[in-house]
Amino acid sequence: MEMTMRWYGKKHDTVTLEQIKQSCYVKGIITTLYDKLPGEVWTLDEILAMKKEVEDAGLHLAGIESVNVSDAIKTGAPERDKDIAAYIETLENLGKADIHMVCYNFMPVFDWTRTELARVREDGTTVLAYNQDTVDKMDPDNMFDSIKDNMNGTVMPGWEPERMEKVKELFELYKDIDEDKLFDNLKYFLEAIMPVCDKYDINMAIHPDDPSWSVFGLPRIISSQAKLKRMMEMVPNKHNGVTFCMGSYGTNLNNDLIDTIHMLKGRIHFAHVRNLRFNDGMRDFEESAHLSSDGTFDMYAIMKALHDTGFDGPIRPDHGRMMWGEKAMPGYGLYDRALGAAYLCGLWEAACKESK
Ligand code: DNO
Repeated sequence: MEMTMRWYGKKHDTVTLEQIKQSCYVKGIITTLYDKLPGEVWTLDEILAMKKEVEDAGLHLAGIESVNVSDAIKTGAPERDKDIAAYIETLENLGKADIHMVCYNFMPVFDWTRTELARVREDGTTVLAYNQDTVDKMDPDNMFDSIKDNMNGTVMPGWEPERMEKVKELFELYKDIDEDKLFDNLKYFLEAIMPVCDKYDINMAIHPDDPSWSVFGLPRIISSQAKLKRMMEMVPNKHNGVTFCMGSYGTNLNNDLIDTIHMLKGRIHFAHVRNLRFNDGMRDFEESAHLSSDGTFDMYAIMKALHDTGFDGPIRPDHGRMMWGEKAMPGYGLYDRALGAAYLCGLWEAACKESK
């Protein structure tokens, strides 16, 4: 595995590449061309400039999170073929730039969903949290308004104001889309892009729905072992793979994470690793420190399962707590993610030694 950290680029991130490099544990960067809209082509020059910036800081560009998929592709609208052609051109350019992992999602309307971005813990750190009662009472049109004051002046990916202004229209677009249709549209998209992925050995890594169930009645299809199996079998190509985001699958305590890792053997191309703490069964959870004893999951068992199934892609600590007075994008400060990276490296080293 390669330990990485997500970085939003000089213009958007409060963390610098130099700081990440100094952590010593993190060798790779996961980034994106943040200002690109879904459906736009990423030119080779733009990609090479992004790569050079990362390499000049002594780090490796380990993959893209995300090349976003347009709503036309997700809903199967007539313009989808034009957007797929643009996506293929982007993949072609990424391949030419020697970039081989692309994370994306197929979630309608909202990307990840949380009801609080700064829930205060007893120790004064703050974390992202989800409460089902709050969601049940919420008008989805106002979801953005209710969280934007907690963004610490940053723009959070998946929650861009321009996108959130159109929430009503977006709901309208998805009104006839059920799970089967969403699966069909995903299959159509994947079949179209597999040839370019085969040509350049690009691993596509779909991000799961977060949380792992339907919100506001929208269909969400990457949320359980059975649905993952359906996704893998409908396009049986190793480049059709997944981002194993344990904090997303883990929101549903019925998901057996270790078993899922084993089922996905060879198809996990990217891993996001974080722990969760549940307060009211699955109706209320918060993102704890990475440490096993701070949350619900046995983090060593997760790292060992990844190790034992031969995972060799990029991995990143996921959302961290906000601590030590840092002001950053919620979940994406430097301090707690650096602690997470160091901890995960330690667990990985133990798993390697144990297997010898
Ligand atoms: C949340 C992230 C997601 C992820 C996208 C991938 O912090 O894990 O926003 O990047 O769903 O397209």
